[in-house]
Amino acid sequence: MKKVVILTGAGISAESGLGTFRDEGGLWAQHAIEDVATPEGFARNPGLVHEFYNARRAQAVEAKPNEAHFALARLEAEIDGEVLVITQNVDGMHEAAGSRNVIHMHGELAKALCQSCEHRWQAPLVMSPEDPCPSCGEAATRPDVVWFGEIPYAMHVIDPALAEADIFAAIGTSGQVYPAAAYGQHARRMGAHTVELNLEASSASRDFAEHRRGKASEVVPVWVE
Ligand code: BV8
Repeated sequence: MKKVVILTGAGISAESGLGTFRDEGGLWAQHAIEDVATPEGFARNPGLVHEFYNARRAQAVEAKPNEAHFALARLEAEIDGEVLVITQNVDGMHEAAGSRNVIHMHGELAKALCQSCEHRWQAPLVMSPEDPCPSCGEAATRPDVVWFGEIPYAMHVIDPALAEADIFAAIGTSGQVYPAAAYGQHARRMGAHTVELNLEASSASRDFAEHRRGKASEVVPVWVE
């Protein structure tokens, strides 16, 4: 039974019109990471952080999956084996394309989290610091995303999956954020065939046995076939 584990990053959603982080004019060119993607930044100015995520949420609800997302959904439906998509992305493109076995290790724009009682709910399109938690009523609402310094979700599922993978693929990620950036090296050490599908070389390219360079909407469907 083939086990395929696929890590995706912002590059797989670039052709759906969603900004990446480190490309020319990317998200980190417009905002300092420490201001909008750390708990300290949120504590300092929750309104600014909500504005940053409100803008990305508005973009994400309008975006459509591209051929790369659809190819991964086909792979999951057709393979004689298992496919697990571990995405660093907070958009809903994989699910919209039909993937069902998806882990959002850095959370989701579509979810809100109460800092006071840890209740989670479907995020409204526009969130503000004053929003009362639907469960405890506290005005302690934040986007349910994992910021720098916070522990990614589902590590207890991800680590065993990497250990058991026959094939590990990384798609559209610059390999600069940990622990995801080390997954290729870990999977390879555990015996997986590793393949990197990316527009250009990444900081983790050396960890991969196979490289397919190009736009995700072109190279992923070819790889899946
Ligand atoms: C943690 C969520 C502890 C919200 C994000 C010093 C050394 C090592 C590590 C650290 C260190 N200091 C601090 C750390 C830890 C830190 C870290 O790694 N820092 C980095 C900067 C050094 N990590 C953390 O804090 C993490 N938590 O470590 O907790 C722990 C860990 C394990 C167990 C116990 C405790 C939490 C990190 C999560 C941060 N949250 N986002 C939001 O989205 O706003 S990060 C954000 O950037 C993304 O989620 C993603 O993970 C990350 C990287 O972005 P990419 O997806 O790779 O996108 P990028 O733009 O960089 O690259 C796009 C790529 O696509 C490019 O290569 C480009 O060429 C390619 N591309 C572009 N277009 C296309 C394309 N490819 C194909 N087709 C195209 N069309």
